[in-house]
Amino acid sequence: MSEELLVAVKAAKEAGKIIMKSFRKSKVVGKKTRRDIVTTADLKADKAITKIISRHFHSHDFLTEETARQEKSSAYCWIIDPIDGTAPYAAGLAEFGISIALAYNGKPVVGVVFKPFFKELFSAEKGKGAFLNGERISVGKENSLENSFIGGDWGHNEGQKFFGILEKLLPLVRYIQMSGSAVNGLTNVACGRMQAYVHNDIKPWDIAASFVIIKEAGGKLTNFEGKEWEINDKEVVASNGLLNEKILEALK
Ligand code: LIP
Repeated sequence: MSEELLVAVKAAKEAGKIIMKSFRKSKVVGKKTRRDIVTTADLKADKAITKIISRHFHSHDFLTEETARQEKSSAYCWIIDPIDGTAPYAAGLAEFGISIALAYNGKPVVGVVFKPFFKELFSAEKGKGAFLNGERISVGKENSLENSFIGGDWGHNEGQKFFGILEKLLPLVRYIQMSGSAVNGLTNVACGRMQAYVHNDIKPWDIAASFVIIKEAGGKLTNFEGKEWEINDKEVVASNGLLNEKILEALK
């Protein structure tokens, strides 16, 4: 395991302790929009993660959901969401996670997602496989939409567009879960619980770590044009690799 992955795991676990200590007690302290809320736990976890990582990699850049980008013109950038799924977390629900990725020249190469309520730590490095609590994982093999349980979410202000996506997919799949946490759906794809996950306004910090985890688990992530997802793509179809084209066809 590389030093970068070891440090990311250490930071994720430390943030998990902070977040669970405040679980069902944390206060909403800020609202960028009605949906885009921030809790005290987000801010404390963000600070703890960046402190641990910058102690080891102080020359790297940082892009986190809760603080301004730290630009040092490094080829390496840590992309961090201290709580992905703040809305469910603030509601006292279980679907949330810490997402920590390291990108090299804009491409995520290390990914860690920790879902502390479920005590599930997902990790992956480019070319070295994907793991859940140290056990190798892979995407599922379901190739029909009608047998598929998929996930999906919309952005803070993109609900209207997402209605159109739901209208096209609902008649074709077994079920769609919208949990309010991208890492919840994306890691469920990586370990084969879900067959796909669709989002129309995803942020880099929501998905960067899960991109590595799903790819290393044998999955596929594309934008709505069918090209491999890239860091600034807001639209994504992540799947077990067998359903991207079928979903994109349905969305036409
Ligand atoms: C959330 C995403 C979710 C999206 C929400 C929000 P946050 O991230 O995980 O998929 O629907 O609008 O962006 O803000 O909880 O880190």
